[in-house]
Amino acid sequence: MFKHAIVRKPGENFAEGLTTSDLGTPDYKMMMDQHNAYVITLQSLGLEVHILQPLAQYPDAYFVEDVAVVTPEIAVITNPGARERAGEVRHIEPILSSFRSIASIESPGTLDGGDVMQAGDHFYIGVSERTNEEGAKQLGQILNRYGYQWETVSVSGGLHLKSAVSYVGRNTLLISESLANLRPFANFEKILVDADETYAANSLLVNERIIMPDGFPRTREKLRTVGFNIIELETSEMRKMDGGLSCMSLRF
Ligand code: CIR
Repeated sequence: MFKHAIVRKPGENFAEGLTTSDLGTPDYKMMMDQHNAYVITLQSLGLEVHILQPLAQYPDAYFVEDVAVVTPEIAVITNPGARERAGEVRHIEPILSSFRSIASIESPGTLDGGDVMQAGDHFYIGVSERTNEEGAKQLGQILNRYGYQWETVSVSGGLHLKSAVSYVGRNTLLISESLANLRPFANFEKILVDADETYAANSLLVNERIIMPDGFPRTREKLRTVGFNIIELETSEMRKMDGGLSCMSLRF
């Protein structure tokens, strides 16, 4: 069970962040409403939510998932693969160091937390445009010290590994068709996300509920059919910035 979440409020300039989407310019007021609903949902699931203030210099900084990987034993500060986001890390360290010992990914290793998926004692680390082999290896070696296993997964297309797959408990992956046949995922049960609902593959297991984006009815029905308890949230504005539900918090 998670007890804590760390989030950061989007700043008024959040639309200046990195994006590849062609969904239009996001709206600040709508973004704040969606972010508030996200925070309230986490609180309703019993988490104490620690809310950090925006960083004007880093318009993507509310995607806090990318700057750390937190286990019960350690918080690993990442080295984000996008140059524009590298400086975010020093702003997450103070709060994390009040909960955990700190380790760090060092150059030339790069790693975004969005590429790191935990399933029990095993971590799947996407090697992507943001995370390189060296960054994955550094994280893996830190995790090994605490008894975790790890392996890399090659991510081609999509921003991060978790843009296309989420572990939802019960040895089950919510996974886009493009990744479903990869060998590292062979031993999981799979709920396949149709190609036109790929965005819904980034959903979030929090204390036995699945938080998923609103507007993906086939994925929702597949999850419901196998008994998952779902909360749907509006994500239109974060999606315009290539972000999803997992990206906006660190849970531990
Ligand atoms: C970026 O390109 O870095 C941000 N605009 C989106 C980051 C999304 N983070 C995530 O999927 N973990």
